Amino acid sequence: SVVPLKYRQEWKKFSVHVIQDKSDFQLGFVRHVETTLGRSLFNCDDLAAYHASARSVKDSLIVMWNQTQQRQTLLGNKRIYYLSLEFLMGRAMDNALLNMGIKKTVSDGLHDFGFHIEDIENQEPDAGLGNGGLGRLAACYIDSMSTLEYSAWGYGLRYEYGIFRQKIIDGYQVEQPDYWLEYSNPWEIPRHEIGIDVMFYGRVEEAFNSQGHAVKKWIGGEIVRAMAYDLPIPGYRTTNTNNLRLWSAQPNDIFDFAKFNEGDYQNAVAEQVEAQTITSVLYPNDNFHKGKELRLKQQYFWVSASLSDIVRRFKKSRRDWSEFSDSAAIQLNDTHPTLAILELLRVLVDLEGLEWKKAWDITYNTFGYTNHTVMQEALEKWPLDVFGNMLPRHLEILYEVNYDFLKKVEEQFPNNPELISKVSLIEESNPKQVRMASLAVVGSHKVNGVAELHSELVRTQLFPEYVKIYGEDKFINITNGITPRRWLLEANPGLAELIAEYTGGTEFLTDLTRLRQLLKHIDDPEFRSRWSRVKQTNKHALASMIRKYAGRHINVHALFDIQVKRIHEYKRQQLNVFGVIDRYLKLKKMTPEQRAKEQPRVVLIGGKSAPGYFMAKVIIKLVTAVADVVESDPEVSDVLQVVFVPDYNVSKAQRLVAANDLSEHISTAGTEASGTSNMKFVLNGGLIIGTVDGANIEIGREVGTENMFFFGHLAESVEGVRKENRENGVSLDPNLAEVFATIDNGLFGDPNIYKPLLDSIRYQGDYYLVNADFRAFVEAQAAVDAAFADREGWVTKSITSVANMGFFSSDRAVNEYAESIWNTEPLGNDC
Ligand code: IMP
Ligand code: B1N
Repeated sequence: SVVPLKYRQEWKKFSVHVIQDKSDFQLGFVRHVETTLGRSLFNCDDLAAYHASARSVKDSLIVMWNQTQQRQTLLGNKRIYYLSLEFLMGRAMDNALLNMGIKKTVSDGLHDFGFHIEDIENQEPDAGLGNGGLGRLAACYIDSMSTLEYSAWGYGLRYEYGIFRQKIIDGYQVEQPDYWLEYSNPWEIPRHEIGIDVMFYGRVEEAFNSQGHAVKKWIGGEIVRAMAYDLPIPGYRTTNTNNLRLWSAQPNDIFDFAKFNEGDYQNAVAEQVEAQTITSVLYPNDNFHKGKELRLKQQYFWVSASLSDIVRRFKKSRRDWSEFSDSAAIQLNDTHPTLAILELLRVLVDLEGLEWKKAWDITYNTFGYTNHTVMQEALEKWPLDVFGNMLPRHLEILYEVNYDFLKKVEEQFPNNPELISKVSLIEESNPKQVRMASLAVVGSHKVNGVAELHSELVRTQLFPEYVKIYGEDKFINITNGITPRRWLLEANPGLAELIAEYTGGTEFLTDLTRLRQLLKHIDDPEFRSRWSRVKQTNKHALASMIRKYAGRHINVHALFDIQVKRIHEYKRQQLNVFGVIDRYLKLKKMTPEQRAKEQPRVVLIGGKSAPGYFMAKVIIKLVTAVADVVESDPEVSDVLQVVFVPDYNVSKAQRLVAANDLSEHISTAGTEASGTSNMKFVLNGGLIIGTVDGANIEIGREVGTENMFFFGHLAESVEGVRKENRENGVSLDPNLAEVFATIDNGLFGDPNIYKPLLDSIRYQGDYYLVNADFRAFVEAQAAVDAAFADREGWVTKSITSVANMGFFSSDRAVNEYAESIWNTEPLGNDC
C-alpha cells in the first residue's frame, strides 16, 4: 500500500520519536500523569509515577516496534514463531530501560521530580505467566531473538491470573489469586481490531467446493473470539523490537439465536460471559499433565488464533503456498501447542483447498518440536472422546496422519504389530488416548532436547522407535541458555560493572564468551577483593529482602546455600532438608568450642508447589518446621539458619542469584531435563552442589569439575537401584535413619504430617533415590564447608567458573535453533 509522498511528509512532521534525553522522558512522563492517568503533580504517588514512566517508555518502544515490523514486512524474510503456553517475563521496566540504554536518563529524570527509580520499579507486579523453567526459557529466548535481530514473534495466552501467589500460613502453602492486571498493564497494546473467531465442538459435513470436489466442512458449535494484546520486546542495544502476541478470550456478538428467540436472553448472555473463562487462569502444574478439558480448550484457542494470524500475514505477502515453510518457522515449546500441526493441515486442506500431500510437506517443513521432559506423568495424552467431541475435524485429520504414517512404518518394517502399536498416534488403552508427543514428532522436521543427557534420553528412552524410523539426524540437542541481560546486568549490576572494567567494556553482554578475559586477572588482589565485595554487598541486599518477606535476620557472613525452584519430589528438596536435619543433629552433639569452629551456613529454600500436589506440600511444611526449630535453638543458630523464602518469583530470583555462594541442583539423575537456574547461579559467582543431571553436566565440563560439588548415582544406575529397592526393600542409611527417628519423635511437630513422605522412602521403594544418594550428599556438603573455609581458594573457583560460563548464553542457544532447525539468519537492523 503506497501512501502519496505529500501525506507522508505532512505526517512525518508529527511523528513520535524515541527518548533521547532526560527532557524527552520527562515530557512523556508529565503528559501521561496529566492526561492518561488524569492526575497532577499534587497526587502523583509512586504507583502513578510508575505508570507514567512505563507509558512514557512504552511510547518509545512502540515507535521502535513499528519501524521493526515495517522493515521485517518489507524485507519479507523468514519469520520465527515461538509458540509457548507460558512466558514467565517478570518485570518489564528495568529490562526495557537497560536494553534501550536509557536507565540513567530515566533515573535522573525521576530524581528531578523527587522520585527514586528503585521505588518506582518496585511498583510493578511480575508478569507471572508461567510455572517455572519452561516459561522462563521462552522469556529468555525472545530477549535473545530481539537482541540478535531475528525476525521473530512469540505467541501465547494473556491469562488474567498468572501463577498464584504463595502465602505461608502455619508453615503450609496457601494459594492466593494473582490478579496482575489490577492497575492495568502499561506495557501491552490492546489490538481491538484483531479479533479471530475460534470454533469448538459442532460437527463435520461433506460439501463440494467450487471445482466440484468433495470437501469437509467443520460447523462449529461454540465460537469464542480471540483478541490480541501485543507486548513489544526490545533488544539490547538495538532498535530491533519484536512482538509477543498474547490472546485473550472475549465475548463476541455471535449469539445462540435459538436461545435468543426462545426469549432466553439471560442464558444467551451468560454463555458469552462463560466463553471468556478460557484465558482466565494459568494451569499451575509444572512437569505434570492433568487432563482437564479446559486446558485442551486453552490450547486450541491459542493455536487456532495464532495460526490464523500467521496464515493471514503470509497471504498478505502474495507468495505461493509452496513458499510457506520458507517464510515461517514454527517452534513448539513442548507438546502444549501440538494441535497446531493438525490446525495447519485443516487450514491448508479445508480452507485453502490444497491437496493433502502438498499440505503435509508444508506442515512438516514448518514445525520443530522441543521436548522438555522425559517424565511419564508430564506427557500429554487426551482421551479420544474428549478430543473428538471438542475438535471433530481435527480427529479426522489425526486419523489420516496416523494412517499415512503407519503405512510408511509397515512398508519399512513389515509384520511388526508391536512396533505399530508402540508408535501409533493413538494409544489403544481404555479409554483410547491421543499421544501428543508422538504427533509432535511425526509432524515436525526436527525434535530437540534441552541438554546433552536429556537429548540422549529423548532418543533412547522416550522415542527409540521413532529414531529407528526417521534416523538419528532428526533428533538433536540444543542445550538451554539464559539471557545475560536480565541474569547478569539487571540482577547483578555491581558484578556486571566489575566485569566490564576488567574485560574492556560491556561487549560480554552480547558475546558472553568474552568472560574468559577475566582469567587474566585471577591473581590480581585488587580485582579479587572487589569480586568479594560485590558478593558481600549482594548478600546484604538479600538479607534485607529476607527480613522483609520472611521476617528473619540472617547472618551475612555465613555461606549462603540456596535451593529455589518448583517444589517437586524429583528435584529433591526433601534430600536438602534431611541433610539440614542431619547437620543440626551433628551440631547438637558438639561442644560449644567445636561448634564455634564450624562453617556458619544459611540455607534458603523456596518455591511453589502445585496446589494439588500433596507430597510437595508436605515437603514445604517440613522445611518451615525445621526452620522454626533451628531458629529457636540458641545453641546452633549462630552456625545454622534455615529460611523458607515465600512466593518465589522472577524478581526474587534476580536478588537470590546475585547473593549466592552455593546453589543446589540435586534432582535424581535423569529426571531434570536441563535446569536453567543452575546457569544463573554460577553466572553470578556461586558454586554448585549437584547431581550428574541435566545441564549440570555441561556446566561441570565448562567450568571444571574441581569447581563443582558433584555427588550421587548416575542416570544409568538409577533403574538398577529402583529394582533393588523393589525386590529387597530399602535399607536406610544410619544417619538418615536418625533423621527419620527425630522426625518420628515429634521434634518438628505432629509426625503424622510427615509420615507419607518418610514412608515413600523407607517402605515404598524410594523412587527418587533419596536414601541411596543421602550419604554422598552429606559428604559433598562437608567438602563444600572445607572449600569455603579456604576463602581465597573459593574466590578462585568463583572467578574461574564465571569466566567459563560463556556457552550458557541464550544468544548461543537461539543461534543454534536458527541454524539447525529454522534455517534462517538474523535480519540485521542497519537501516
Ligand atoms: P501484520 O503482519 O499484518 O500483523 O502486521 C504487523 C506490523 O507489520 C504492522 O503493524 C506494520 O507495522 C507492519 N506491516 C504490515 N504490513 C505492512 C506493509 O505492507 N508495509 C509496511 N509495514 C507493514
Ligand atoms: O523445562 C525447562 C528445563 O530446564 C527443566 O529441566 C524442565 O523441567 C522444564 C508441563 C512442563 N519440562 N516440562 C515442563 C511445564 C509445564 C507443564 O504444564 C511440563 N517444564 C519443564 C526448560 O527447558
